[in-house]
Amino acid sequence: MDKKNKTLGEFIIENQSEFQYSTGELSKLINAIRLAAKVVNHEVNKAGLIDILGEAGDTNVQGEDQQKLDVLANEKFIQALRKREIVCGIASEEEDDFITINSQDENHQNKYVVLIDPLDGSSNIDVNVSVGTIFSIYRRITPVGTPVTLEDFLQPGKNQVAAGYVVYGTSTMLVYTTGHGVNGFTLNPAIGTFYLSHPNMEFPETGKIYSVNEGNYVHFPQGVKNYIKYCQEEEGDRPYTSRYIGSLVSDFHRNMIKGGIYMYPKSSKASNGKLRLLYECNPMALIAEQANGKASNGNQRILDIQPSELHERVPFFCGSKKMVEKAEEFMK
Ligand code: AHM
Ligand code: MG
Repeated sequence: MDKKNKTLGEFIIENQSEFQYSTGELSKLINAIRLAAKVVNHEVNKAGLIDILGEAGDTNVQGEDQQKLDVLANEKFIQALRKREIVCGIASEEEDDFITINSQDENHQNKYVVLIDPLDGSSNIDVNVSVGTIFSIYRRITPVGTPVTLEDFLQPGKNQVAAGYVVYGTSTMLVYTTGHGVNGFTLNPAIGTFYLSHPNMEFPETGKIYSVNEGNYVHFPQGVKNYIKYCQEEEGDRPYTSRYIGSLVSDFHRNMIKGGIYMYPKSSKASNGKLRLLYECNPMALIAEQANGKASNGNQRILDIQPSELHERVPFFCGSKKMVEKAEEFMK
């Protein structure tokens, strides 16, 4: 079949056997995410009509309560994942604690946990800048048949069986990995179908883009300041170009295609930076590594970090391998 005509649904079925526990459950799970992504995409596209349709807290003309989009996205993803008998627990940026999901027979037979940032960068919505969904999937480590526990969520990123993101941008794309490379699918909104548009995505080994919130410069550690100065120096292929959307998924997506580094360092104001290890950094790190890139907290591989709490933050340096390695050198 012509690659360009392959739908996400077809791709999931064709590649099911690649997965080590190939019972079809992971495929169903990705399908649930695909469905929720379409629903959220529809809502995100209407965001600019909020003055007409009503603000969060209002009731719209159909008598439905309007919700903030991040709350709504959270509900849609949880709803989609809850319905299939696959997921035993969900942790979300929008929820203080993890959610336990019972199988229909209440025997706790479901094997997977999902960690999700349902709408990352949501402060960008008001100004029509792209936002994203980030997801991370693990097999539970506690025995099937018992209730899911915090331990099932606090696994190092290297245990992830799949991870991905949806970018609601000029086009809506779903990009994911099950540990066999990274593939990107673009939504045709007219018919609501994702098509394989970016097979085998890879970060160029090096690049010319650095993405960091330079407004925080004075608060950064000296090593980070020095690396930023290095990016700006005139020598060889430098100075690099600076691009920062402030929407992790979009910044990452651009850098994966064009070559670049994304940084959210620690600072004198935030000792672990801003981004969350479990549902922002780990999934992006798995995608990066699967796409020949690299992700680090400055001196350690993100995927090796043993998490200690659900909403833990971590400094994040991610992108083209050579650029991340160079940044690490500066931080030694
Ligand atoms: P959020 O989870 O509250 O949306 O914050 C995460 C976002 C990332 O998408 C983005 O890269 C970063 O925050 C931008 O932060 P800042 O405005 O501090 O540069
Ligand atoms: Mg977020």
